[in-house]
Order: sequence, then structure tokens, then C-alpha cells
Amino acid sequence: MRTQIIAKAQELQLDVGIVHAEVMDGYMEKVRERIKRVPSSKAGYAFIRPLGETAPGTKSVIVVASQISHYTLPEGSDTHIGKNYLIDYRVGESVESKTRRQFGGFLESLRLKVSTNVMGYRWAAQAAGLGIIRRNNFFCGEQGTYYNLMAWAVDAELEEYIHKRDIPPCPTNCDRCVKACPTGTLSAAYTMNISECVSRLTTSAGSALGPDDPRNAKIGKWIYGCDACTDCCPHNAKKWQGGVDYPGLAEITQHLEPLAILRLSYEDIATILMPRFFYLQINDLWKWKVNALNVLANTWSDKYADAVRASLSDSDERVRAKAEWVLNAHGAGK
Ligand code: B12
Ligand code: SF4
Ligand code: SF4
Repeated sequence: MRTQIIAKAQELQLDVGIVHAEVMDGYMEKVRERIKRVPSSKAGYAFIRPLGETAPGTKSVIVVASQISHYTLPEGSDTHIGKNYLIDYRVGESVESKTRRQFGGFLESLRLKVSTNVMGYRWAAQAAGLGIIRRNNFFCGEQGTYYNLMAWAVDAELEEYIHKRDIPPCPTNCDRCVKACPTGTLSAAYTMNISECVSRLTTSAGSALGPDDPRNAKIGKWIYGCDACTDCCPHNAKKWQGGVDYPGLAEITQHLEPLAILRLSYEDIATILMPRFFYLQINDLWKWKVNALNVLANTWSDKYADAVRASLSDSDERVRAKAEWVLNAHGAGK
């Protein structure tokens, strides 16, 4: 069965590894360690449960690392939107999205009990030797950290399939990622605070970056996600090749900058942005506008004033409050 699985992955050009389920005990140990080092992250990580609870009966974990850096990034958009969200294999019809679905279907066709309810992809990928985990917590393969990972838990005891990749470790004194983190979330190597991470703050449902939030300025240009601690990494230098168009991305590029987002109706946000950037669902679409207003505040130019004034009559009071704050902060009030 192991041979069949590896052959199928190779046929689909998936870089796959296999580890025993017990390997993921080490991951849970790291989660506990994180909570101990950053107690305020406890609630944020409450959803992470041991594999024995999320996928009972798991004997092996099959992990796939797919690079994303061969895709062309829409000009300017990756300073506002995280790259793993622009190139997201969980949605859409890219080659990788399709081959992963096919691979999952293939595993099920082997009459295995298959579950995608797996946490700790980075840990599994490192254990499978596909790369290493860097101090910024990112999995790093031969293409730097620009990877999207995926894992399947299966109930068959498979012999492990471990690679040996020659990935240089972090230089001894490097702390660029820690310094680059705008909110101080990555406070030290292998330590971060889930609830203060810009990625979480900009994409989590329900919460708002309200007018007086002290983090507003620190969030800088980010609207959805954050790549500051990974873009700065010397191991990523010149690793983004681009050149291949990502399906459906060019069509929405014009809507991915803050002024354009502000001008979209909620119906348009639901049709254009929500299917791809799915963390913000129908009741949270106002957050796109609050985040976009924040970026306009942080990069202010008088030419934004009319669009921001128009937001004073937005249907959502959180957007109206943020717009008022932006205008007052820049002396452009009514
Ligand atoms: C929850 C989650 C989040 C949360 C919390 C992030 C976090 N770091 O915990 C939030 C919403 C903030 C988030 C944000 C992002 N995420 Co996220 N996230 C996840 C998820 C679901 C679980 C992460 C997790 O296990 N957290 C628990 C903590 C303890 O793990 P950790 O921080 O990764 O730390 C690891 C290392 O530090 C290591 N470790 C600890 N000590 C030591 C010591 C040594 C010596 C070593 C070697 C290792 C080591 O062990 C930990 C466990 O693996 C995974 C998908 C999955 N199912 O695994 C994606 C995942 C980690 N996210 C991913 C991405 C891309 C992002 C963003 C870049 C998205 C964006 N552009 O905004 C940001 C980056 C944030 C960051 N700096 O990690 C990718 C990472 C790809 C990669 N190359 O690493 C993943 C794997 C999703 C995927 N499908 O590919 N994410
Ligand atoms: S993703 Fe951004 S906010 Fe989160 S740890 Fe990295 S640099 Fe800090
Ligand atoms: S910036 Fe430096 S310390 Fe941080 S992950 Fe990259 S090499 Fe490691």
C-alpha cells in the first residue's frame, strides 16, 4: 500500500512524506510549550487537539509540501494580502488544488479511514524530512518558506517515508524575523502569540480593529494576512520565481487594493473576495472595509478623502466609526 501511495503522489507530482502518528505527540508537546511561554495564547490554541481525538485510530500521517513561488503575484497586492492566501491551494482550480483532491480521493479508494482533521503540518513536514522549521516557525524547504502544506491521517500502519534535504539552518545570530514582526508577536525564536499576530487580527471573524486600537498603526499595509516575518528571511531571497498565472487571480487583482475594497458593495465583496479569502464569511465582510480604512490611515494621502467620506454612510456602524477616525486623524473631517 505504501508503494502505491508513493507512486500515486509521484504521478501527481506531489512532494510527499509519511510519518508515524506518534510523531505528532512531539507537536502537541510544542503546543503546550507555546502556551507555557505565552499564556495569553491558551484560548487561541484551544481548538488544537491531539490526533487521537481529532482522528481516532490514526496510525500514519501523510504530508505534502507544495511550493507556491512559481506563481505570479499580482503587482502590489502581496503587501496587503498574504501570499499563501493569494495562492491558496485549499480553494480554486489550480493544478495543485486538483492534484490534492485527487490524492485524497485515491487514499479513500484504498479503503483506508482518511481524515484531514490534522494540525501541525509544519511538524509533520519537518519530521518527514521535506524541510526544516525555521526560527520564524515557518516550514522551509528548498524554495525557502514559500510553501503550502497539507496532511492526511490514515488508519494504516505504513512504513515511514522520510527524505533528506540539504536545507541550511538559520544563521547563528540572525533575528531578522523577530525584528520584522510589526506587533512584537514573534517575540523570540519559535515563539509567537496567536492572538496578536497580524494575520489573525486581520482575518478572524467577529473582532474589529476599532478606531482607538493601539495596533492600528503597527498593522501598516496589511489587509488580510501578514508576511513580514517570512519575507524578511534571507533564505527567501530571490526564491519567488513567478512566471505561472494562478487561475482566477488576474480577474480579481484590481479589487485587492484598499481604495478598491472601500468602493466595493457588500454584494461584490461576497461574490469577488469571499470565495477565495474564506475566513471572512457573509457576516464579517465589513471587516474588509475596516482593514482597508486602516491601511488608508497608515498610508494617508488627501486623494483618499472622498472615498473615506463616502464610508461615513456605510451600512455598518464599525465601518462608519473607522472612517470618521481616519478623517479626524488626518484633519480631513467634515
Ligand atoms: C493556527 C494557524 C495559524 C494561526 C496561528 C499561527 C501559529 N504559528 O500558531 C494564525 C491565524 C495566526 C496563522 C497565521 C499564519 N499562517 Co497559519 N496555520 C495555522 C495552523 C492551522 C496550525 C498552526 C499550529 O500548529 N500552531 C501551533 C504552534 C505551536 O505551532 P507553530 O507556531 O507553527 O510553531 C511550530 C514551530 O515553532 C516548532 N517549534 C517550536 N519550538 C521549536 C524548536 C525547534 C528547535 C524547532 C526546530 C521547531 C520548534 O513547533 C511548532 C509546531 O509545529 C496551520 C495548518 C495546520 N493544520 O498545521 C497553518 C499554517 C501553519 N499557516 C500557514 C501560513 C502560511 C500562515 C500565514 C503566513 C498566513 C498569512 N500570510 O498571513 C500566517 C503566518 C503566522 C506565523 N508566523 O506562523 C502555513 C505555513 C506554511 C509554512 N511554510 O510554514 C500553514 C502550515 C497552513 C498551510 N496549509 O500551509 N496560522
Ligand atoms: S505573521 Fe506578521 S504579525 Fe504574525 S508573527 Fe509574522 S510578522 Fe508577526
Ligand atoms: S530571518 Fe533569520 S532567524 Fe528568522 S527564520 Fe530567517 S534565517 Fe531564521
